[in-house]
Amino acid sequence: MPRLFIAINLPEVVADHLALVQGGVPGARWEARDKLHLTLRFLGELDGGTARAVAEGLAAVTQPRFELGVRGVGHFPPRGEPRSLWAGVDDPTPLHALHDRIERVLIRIGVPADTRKFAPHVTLARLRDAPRGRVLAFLEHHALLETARFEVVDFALMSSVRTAGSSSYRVEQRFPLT
Ligand code: 2AM
Repeated sequence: MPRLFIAINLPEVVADHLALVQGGVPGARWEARDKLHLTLRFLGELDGGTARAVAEGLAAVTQPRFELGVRGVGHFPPRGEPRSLWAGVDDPTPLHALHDRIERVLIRIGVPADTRKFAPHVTLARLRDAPRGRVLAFLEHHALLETARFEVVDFALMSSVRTAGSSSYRVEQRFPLT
């Protein structure tokens, strides 16, 4: 069964911009340009019935379209050895609203609550033994990162399929904003 998650996919112009930023940190596995996304909710493996109920519930979510820009960079975890590098957003408010609406759907269906607090981000790289100085230099160099703003017109139910040492993402269903 595929791992499912709910995400906003980025327009080409934004993904292109982020791809230009990806580099300069030894030990970083940079996320492929066409996989860059903003996760609204990780679901994990769901049985077929639950996955269908989630898709139906998501289809009933209503929220106006909104504008978003990708802004700034950071790392996870915020303290201790950095394991990933990410880009942030310029306005988390509509994302939190959308996340809350999605969460209400999932609670109704009985999908277990997320253990992570929602922190909107676009993962740029996973790190392994990356020299701290190079990570800090990356963060400093791209602190003022700011992409073009774009209109978020939909969100998607995505599946992640593990292939040798990596994973590929597929859009299962798109849900338009109003
Ligand atoms: P991440 O990029 O911050 O790791 C697909 O795996 C997407 O779901 C990724 O964007 C990942 O976020 C997110 N995700 C959230 N919680 C996860 C979890 N517990 N395991 C794997 N991926 C998770």
